[in-house]
Amino acid sequence: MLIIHGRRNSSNVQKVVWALNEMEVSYERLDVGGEFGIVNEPPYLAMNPNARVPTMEENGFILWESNAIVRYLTAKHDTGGLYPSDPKVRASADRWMDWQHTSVGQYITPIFWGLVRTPESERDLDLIESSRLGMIAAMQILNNNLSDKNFVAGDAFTMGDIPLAIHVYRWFRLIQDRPTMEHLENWFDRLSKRSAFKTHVLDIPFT
Ligand SMILES: N[C@@H](CCC(=O)N[C@@H](CS)C(=O)NCC(=O)O)C(=O)O
Repeated sequence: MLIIHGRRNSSNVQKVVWALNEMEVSYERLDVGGEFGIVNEPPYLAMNPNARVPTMEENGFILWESNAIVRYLTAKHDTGGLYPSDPKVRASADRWMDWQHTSVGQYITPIFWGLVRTPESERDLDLIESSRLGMIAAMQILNNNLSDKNFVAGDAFTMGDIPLAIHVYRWFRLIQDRPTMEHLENWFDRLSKRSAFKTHVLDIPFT
């Protein structure tokens, strides 16, 4: 039995459930983290000492770190598809997943927390503005990458698109003052036609 611990409005949980639904793999998702708590309880900490979501549990095999979970599950269920067989394509998808965490997350997280989870009177507007500028520079890099391909690692949809699309969705929804980036917008429109993206990301309210 495959269990995903994590609330459905977490971007990191969304990566995993989106990938699972693309592959039509059955699983159970448990509401954990945020308003549901549980992450600081000893049995949960024994699985994930970071007190974060998601955590994957599969017949005794425990895994945390959302991108590692996406890599594991796509390798297991869809090598040659979401998990590319060609080492160069796979390395490229991996690279964009790492870049999401290290380069994009640092900007979109303060924007999301500032505009969605902080009352207007308490917002750090300087931080939101510097993050907006950081996001523009990062999105320019992604836009350039997409100028000659349909998806981040080539012409096929792979695991590499998933983490970035969830952040780009937040960017598009929360910040209107941003330059037009044609390739990025076309890529996002392409992804928006996927029902798993719509159900597990686009249709989930920001809270
Ligand atoms: N690098 C970790 C980050 C996990 C993380 O920060 N998760 C957030 C939700 S997106 C969390 O657990 N927040 C605390 C909570 O929900 O209680 C991953 O990718 O899995």
